[in-house]
Amino acid sequence: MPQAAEARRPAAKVPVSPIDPFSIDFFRNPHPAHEAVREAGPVVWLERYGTYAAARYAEVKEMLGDPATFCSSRGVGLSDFARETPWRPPSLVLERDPPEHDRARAVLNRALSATVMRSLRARFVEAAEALAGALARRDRFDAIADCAEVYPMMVLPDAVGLSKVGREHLLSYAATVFNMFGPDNELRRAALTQMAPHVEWIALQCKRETLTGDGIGATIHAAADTGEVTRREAELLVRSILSAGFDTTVHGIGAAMRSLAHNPDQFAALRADPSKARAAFEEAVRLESPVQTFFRTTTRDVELSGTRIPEGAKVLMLLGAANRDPRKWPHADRYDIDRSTAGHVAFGAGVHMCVGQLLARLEGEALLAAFARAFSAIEADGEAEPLFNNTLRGWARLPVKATAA
Ligand code: OVP
Repeated sequence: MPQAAEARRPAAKVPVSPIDPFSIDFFRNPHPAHEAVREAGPVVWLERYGTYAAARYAEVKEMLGDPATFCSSRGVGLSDFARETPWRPPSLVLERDPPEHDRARAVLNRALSATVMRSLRARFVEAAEALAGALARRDRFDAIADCAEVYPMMVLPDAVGLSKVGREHLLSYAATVFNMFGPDNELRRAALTQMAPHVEWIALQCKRETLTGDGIGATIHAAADTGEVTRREAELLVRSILSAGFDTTVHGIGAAMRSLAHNPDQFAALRADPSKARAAFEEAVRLESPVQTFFRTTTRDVELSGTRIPEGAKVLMLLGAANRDPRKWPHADRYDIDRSTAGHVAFGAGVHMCVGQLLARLEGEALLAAFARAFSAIEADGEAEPLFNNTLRGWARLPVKATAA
């Protein structure tokens, strides 16, 4: 567990912030707190946790670009792996630094390459059209339970080569993983209490014998046949896909549904030109940043925009705040599918930048293009319920009213 806040003190002159970016009040509406941290300074001290935080675009980008100083191998949650035992064997990519990181990353790069995406595309488009068509026969639906959670489950488990039984564990396991990056709060304790059956099912799915012979999982295991990685390493790389590939795209799609439902002019622009589907998805990912935060740990004393940070400090990157930093983004809070989203950090940046980004974009593009053709209008139908998770931002419920085209 993190040491008490008073056990660690900030460098002199660092603005101190009282915010708790892992609290229910914060999750309900993070934007005012994001703004407060951005405006307090380039680096702030979070007294609640005894860590530093960066909320501006420039500093977040600098941290992502310097993995030798801001390392991942001590964990990208609040827990410091140099002081506490990780709750599961560390990820071979997310929780590793170059050069060790790179060998494992190369295997995932190939398993999730543009060539692989081309082979998946027709099936993903067909599934998106089937789902949009089915939803168009209803006038009201929940854009989370009936859409954002459904579509990735229609396409990705088969693409990875998972068994048909037990797939309901995927979203529960992912929610657990993302809660475990947080502090020792209610959400993390609940995750610990209920994780066992999900962890067990996931471990079985990572085995070569469980996976089909023709999916993304099999491609990863093929790298163990050539000796590029060990069998155990291949299993852990499959685990990365099962950890990071499902809930993230659920909430990316949820963000797009939310953004379109609240911005009818933008849905009209998408309908007028469905080739904007990829841009519409990317802009929703920037605006809502489904993965809100990751920590880094300093490997040396370092100065970040004038703030001295000692070796061994945890520094929180508020990706969602950086993606709405007015220093970088004109009318940052506006959903504008025609803007340039280049450089947003919702997928990270640098050596760790999301290895599944092409898969996420393929899903988002296919689904939004299908929606653009199936519906003439989509609007919010009552209050959305926010999701409470230590790392993920999204909605637990998002009722919409939709008009079939
Ligand atoms: C968003 C991510 C998230 C959770 C787990 C892993 C990666 C992993 O590599 O296991 S990136």
